[in-house]
Amino acid sequence: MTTMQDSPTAAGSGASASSNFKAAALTSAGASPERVSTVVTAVLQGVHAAIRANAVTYPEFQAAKAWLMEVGEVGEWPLFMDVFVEHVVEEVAADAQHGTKGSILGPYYLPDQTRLAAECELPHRPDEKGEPLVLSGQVRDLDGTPLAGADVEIWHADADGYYSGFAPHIPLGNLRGVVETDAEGKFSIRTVQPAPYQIPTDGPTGKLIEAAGWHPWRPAHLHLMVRADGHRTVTTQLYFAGGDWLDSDVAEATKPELILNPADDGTGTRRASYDFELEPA
Ligand code: MBD
Ligand code: FE
Repeated sequence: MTTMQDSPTAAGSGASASSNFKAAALTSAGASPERVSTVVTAVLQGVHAAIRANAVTYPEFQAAKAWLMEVGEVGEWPLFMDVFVEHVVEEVAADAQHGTKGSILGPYYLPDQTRLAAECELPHRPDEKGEPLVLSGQVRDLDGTPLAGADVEIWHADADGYYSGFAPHIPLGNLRGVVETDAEGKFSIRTVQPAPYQIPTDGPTGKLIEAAGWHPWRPAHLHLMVRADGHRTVTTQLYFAGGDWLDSDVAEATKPELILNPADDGTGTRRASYDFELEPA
């Protein structure tokens, strides 16, 4: 049995996500007053329309305020926004993009991870649970030119569905790394199969999901961010054919082009390959 201090909580994961996110993002939008007014007016009109259409009552309005306060107090805004809103921001961005399909960044990215050679194993605990998994592939330009020295950054949950940096029982940097492609643009990354991710049920996001009768699951996934000089960075996720929740991701972030089909190589290791195509910056 784990102690309170050792067990991952909504508050623990949310607080780390909040401080990491704020440092990077607070000043970067640079929106004009006209832009702020246009977008915020549209958001408020959407809320007003929902109140009118559903005859929202005073008790419901006060419950909503209390819930919003709790989301902020426990630091779950990054979690809530990335689960319920980010997929539409990504959809809009994707309209103008070519090459490998993107997907949402999510709340659990951390910068400055271990750099690894093209053929590597992700940092892991000596007793890391989970089926061995190898992801290999090539990074190329849209015209097929291999991109040597590109960065394939990868991070994913462990076999219990928890991310390092957001769960106190996992060492920092676990199952995260930045892999540099070889002279042929190729890489091969050994890791373990991640479990599906469950939104923490003890926080306000989880309580809302329960109150609405929804399910709190994302399908098992790998997060990737692929960078090469002179090219637009691709942020995406890869999923697993046949996995649970693939057709009902709570974050609505799956795409048919992003599903791996790993095969056992006869030694108990499952191998999948995926090639990334990057457009010019
Ligand atoms: C995740 O692991 C994730 O990838 C997203 C997008 C939201 C919540 C948890
Ligand atoms: Fe994730």
